[in-house]
Amino acid sequence: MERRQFILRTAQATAAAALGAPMIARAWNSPAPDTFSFTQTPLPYAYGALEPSIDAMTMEIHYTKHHAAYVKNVNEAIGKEGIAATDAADFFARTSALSAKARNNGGGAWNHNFFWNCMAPGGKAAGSKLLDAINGSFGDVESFKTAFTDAAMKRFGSGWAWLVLREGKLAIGSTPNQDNPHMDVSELRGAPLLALDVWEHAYYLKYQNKRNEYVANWWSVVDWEAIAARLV
Ligand code: MN3
Repeated sequence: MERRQFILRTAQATAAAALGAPMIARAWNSPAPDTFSFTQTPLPYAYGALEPSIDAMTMEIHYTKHHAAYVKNVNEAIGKEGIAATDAADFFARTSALSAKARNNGGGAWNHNFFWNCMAPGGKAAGSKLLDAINGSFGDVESFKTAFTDAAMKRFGSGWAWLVLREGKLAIGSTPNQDNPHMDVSELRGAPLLALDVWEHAYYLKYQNKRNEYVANWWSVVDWEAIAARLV
């Protein structure tokens, strides 16, 4: 251990002791037990459950490698950088002050938890309340799908397409990399209702360069019931 680190840790330990905090030994790169950290929520279906829209191998690699790495890396950043957020909303509200590692992996951790819960085997139907909202904002469901698909297709490189609720209105947009509409730095702001991962890792094994086919087939596994539940 470098002397400077030792002094810092000693000072932290002294401060913790002074506050009566329990002296719990922990890895220096793990978040403190009382600070917010990200968790990887269980996948709500089997890897192959979204076939043929999304193949099992893509789902397994996406969940166990990509998503798991974002969660591990953001928590490492929270520990190393001493980020004391109370929850995910608080974490993203201060994105402008975070490191690139915290921003990118925090977004990756949250976005994928959300994304898995935007899909269900065979899809789930929208209720009348959601249909009314979509018809009111976009004319009809087909026009909504066209606009959302357009956002997904026009996102250059890696990123996400979103449907958000902002000031009581539905809006479609996209974000680069792992940014999301909760982040203070995001051009698209609002409460996420639906997300689509358009990183190549989300579709390349099955669709290669054909992002348009991936998006077209994805609609059949969209969980419209979950979108409706977020529309409160
Ligand atoms: Mn992804």
